[in-house]
Amino acid sequence: MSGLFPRPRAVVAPGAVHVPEWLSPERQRELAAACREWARGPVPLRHTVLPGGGVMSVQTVCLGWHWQPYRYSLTADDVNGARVAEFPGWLADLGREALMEAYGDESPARTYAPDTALINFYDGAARMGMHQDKEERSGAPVVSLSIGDTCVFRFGNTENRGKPYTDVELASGDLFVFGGPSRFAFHGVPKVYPRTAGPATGMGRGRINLTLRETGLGTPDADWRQRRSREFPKSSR
Ligand code: MD3
Ligand code: FE
Repeated sequence: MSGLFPRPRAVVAPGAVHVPEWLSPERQRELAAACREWARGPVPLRHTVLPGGGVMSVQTVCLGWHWQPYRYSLTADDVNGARVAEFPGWLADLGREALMEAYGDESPARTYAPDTALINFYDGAARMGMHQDKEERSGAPVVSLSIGDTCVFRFGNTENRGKPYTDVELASGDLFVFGGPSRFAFHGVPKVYPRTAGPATGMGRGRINLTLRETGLGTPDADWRQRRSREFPKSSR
């Protein structure tokens, strides 16, 4: 919700830029609606099962590549084996626009080619523990977009899960870009404030976080089509 006090944009650490209320209410509603569709499948929104047998309290759905701890794959072998939905071109455009906004410079944005999105859904009880994102084979920035309820986002250091860290509130429409030395910092979401989203956000309840990333794994569709055409020549299709 656009509060009484405007929150200024902030460089939280080198390469880590927070731009409050970057997405217009209309764009938030469009993105929330798109996420609702992606949550239906081909790989449904679900609680990721961790290698130790635990389940994440956050629910996730992926585009482009399927993420599971601690790797990416084309098919969701830990869910239903389906190929994840493709990463749309308009989302890559939005990622480049976000980089332009955060860094005020065309050059990082021009070459930015995100090929995967992780969409996380938080109900009032969901949390995300402190972790690093290291499955990508690319040092390109991560673009984070928040829609719905406000949360506390904890931005840490690159050494360990503990202090020093900075707590930042992420509200609906906020953009956060993590590049440069911030790309491999520990981070987490210790708290979501239930029912803090305004009606204009298109969220009944809960919080969505959409992250755009470059996996550095190549073009999934090129590989997929190539393999398919080798296994099933055109004449037999
Ligand atoms: C800093 N998501 O998906 S968003 C994640 O709100 C994740 O769902 C949280 O951590 C969420 O991996 C935090 C901010 C964020 C996302 C990815 C990052 C910060 C990051 C990757 C590298 C460094
Ligand atoms: Fe993360």
